Amino acid sequence: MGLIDTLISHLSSELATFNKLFDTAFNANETLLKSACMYVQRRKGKQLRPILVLLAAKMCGNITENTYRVAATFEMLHTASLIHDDVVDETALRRGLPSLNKIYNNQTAVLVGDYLLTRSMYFMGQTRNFKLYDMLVNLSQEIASGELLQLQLAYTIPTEQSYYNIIQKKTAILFELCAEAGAVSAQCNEQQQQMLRLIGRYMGLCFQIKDDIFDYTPSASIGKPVLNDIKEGKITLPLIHSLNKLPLQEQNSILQTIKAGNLTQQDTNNIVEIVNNYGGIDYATEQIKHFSTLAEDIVNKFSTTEENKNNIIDFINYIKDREQ
Ligand code: GRG
Repeated sequence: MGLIDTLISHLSSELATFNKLFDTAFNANETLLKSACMYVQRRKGKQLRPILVLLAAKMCGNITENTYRVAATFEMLHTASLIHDDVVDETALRRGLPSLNKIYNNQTAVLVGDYLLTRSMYFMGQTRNFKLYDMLVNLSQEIASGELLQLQLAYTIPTEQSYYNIIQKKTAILFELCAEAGAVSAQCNEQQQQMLRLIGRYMGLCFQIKDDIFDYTPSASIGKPVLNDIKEGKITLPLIHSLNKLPLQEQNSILQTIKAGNLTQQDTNNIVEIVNNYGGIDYATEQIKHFSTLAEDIVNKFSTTEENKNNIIDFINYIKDREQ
């Protein structure tokens, strides 16, 4: 059994309560909305964010009704953002099935994403807690602005700082707020909330860097790197690091190739070779190690049970070492 399966089994009763609440959000009357909601509901993801909310709440208090509402809010916001992302990126597959935009069309997918986003707001409203509600508002702004920043910097070689700015906004902030809001929902004190917030941030950075590494790693199904990011003009940490080692002229020539689109097999082989030869994957992996160590150091300073600490550390290790 992998780390995440062990964690899921430790939290099985809490996750069952969460899913009962989460599933209520997919109820709908209109035929089109109902069928689209059923389609989304059928293929749940790994539910990492609700797991983090529950683990954070346990670190310093007890899981409350608001903990489940917070978990449902963030998992639903995440679900809606993936639906919108698939439209933006014209993605055909999500969670192993055709994406909503492929099954229906872009208009339907955008509107179903909007609908689920309001369902997420509903859950947070039910907490009757303004601090939590403000966190949701701030989160939505950050994610959308992060996606726009990514679009703005597409087909450029971002600085590492810009790269971190993008991934903080589009991915890490959600982990950060899951951990902080989980703590707020369990009435943890201010210091504990801030410690959990930072743990969540470092986890989120690790999660996205790992995701960016996957793009350069041979996939089990097709046996070679998928390189979706480059095809969309997104230059991420493994390539940023490697390109920075090349003379400016060579950097520009590679950028021109990516900009021209329709990458040939030769082009992609060349880019993968640059990433491998200049240590892009190793460097990105070191950064994951760096952030996961920062997260673990904070966990170790937490005054809570050994079991709670071990669960959070298992979660960090899962994110660091995950293979999908
Ligand atoms: C709806 C607030 C809002 C904004 C829309 C399009 C967009 C703006 C945001 C997309 C942000 C995004 C897709 C970030 C990538 C994060 C990422 C790699 C998610 C995959 O998470 P997993 O692997 O997914 O946990 P599962 O399927 O397991 O849930």
